[in-house]
Amino acid sequence: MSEQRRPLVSHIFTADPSAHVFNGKLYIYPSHDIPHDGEDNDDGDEYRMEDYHILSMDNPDAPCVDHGCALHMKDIPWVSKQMWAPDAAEKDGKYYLYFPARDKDGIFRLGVAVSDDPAGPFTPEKDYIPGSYSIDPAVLMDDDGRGYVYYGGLWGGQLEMWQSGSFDPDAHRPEGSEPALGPMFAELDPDMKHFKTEPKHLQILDENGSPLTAGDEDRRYFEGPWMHKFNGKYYLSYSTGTTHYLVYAEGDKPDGPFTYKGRIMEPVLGWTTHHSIVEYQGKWYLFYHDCELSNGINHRRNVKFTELTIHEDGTIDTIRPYEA
Ligand code: FUB
Repeated sequence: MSEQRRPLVSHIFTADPSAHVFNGKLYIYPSHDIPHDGEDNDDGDEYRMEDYHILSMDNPDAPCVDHGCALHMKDIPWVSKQMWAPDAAEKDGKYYLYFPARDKDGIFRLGVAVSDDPAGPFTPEKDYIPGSYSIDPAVLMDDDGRGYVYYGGLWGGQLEMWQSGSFDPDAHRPEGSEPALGPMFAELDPDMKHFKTEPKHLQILDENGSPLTAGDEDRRYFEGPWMHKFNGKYYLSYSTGTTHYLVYAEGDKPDGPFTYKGRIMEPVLGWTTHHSIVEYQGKWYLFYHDCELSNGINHRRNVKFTELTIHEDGTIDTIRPYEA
């Protein structure tokens, strides 16, 4: 029986699902939420994750399997806490897990870990990716074999603090009619463990070609980037954070610029929205999370998925998560 729009697993809390098809199966790389009774705040201190469990399904109708702990922070020398939203990529039969976490100075960085098996266990590099910062890495392996990483998140994700090129905890947050910050972009080195190019901010434009503004909270980037390709075009999707939408923008190149197109999903139960989009045997699926299992506790989330309708011109039908 299909598990669509139901929690994929209920024995642990999971969030931020990055789904991929590897070896004909669906693999899901989620965050692993830890239940506690502490308060929420704008820095996201309530998200205290310490490890990753990889999930898989033989197909969208099959049961979901938890492969157990694939990487724990105690085994990563540079990490102090908060193993947030991960993603994975495959190259030449090896699997690379990309993840954000705070370093020993409390600064979010991106790490990478390697395995021969998409379900892990993963062996981490001893240090974070040089030049990396902020959160929510998502990797696109393009048709020509190049890898690109998209990342960054506002507020607790610290993206605003890097506008000068170095870490400034007191940096001004763009607001009102100031241009919004886009997600970061870098090409991966062929070794998959370094950036080949200097990271840069991506531009998201409105229908008139003007950059989205920071005050345009229904459309501007907040966190959780994802990239899918459709009919040769590049689709950047992301969470609008404060307004709780999943939205998308279209571009001709992996590094944009991108033009805002519309909404993928209306708000779910819980503050955060974070998703991935994957094609499996000719059908498209949206993986996402809400807080159904905890009845709305923001840091006790559960991953779900649903079928997504993508039209020939690349437009995506908006999903209302609690309507049939
Ligand atoms: O899971 C922790 C953070 O919450 C993620 O990094 C964000 O995308 C949001 O889902």
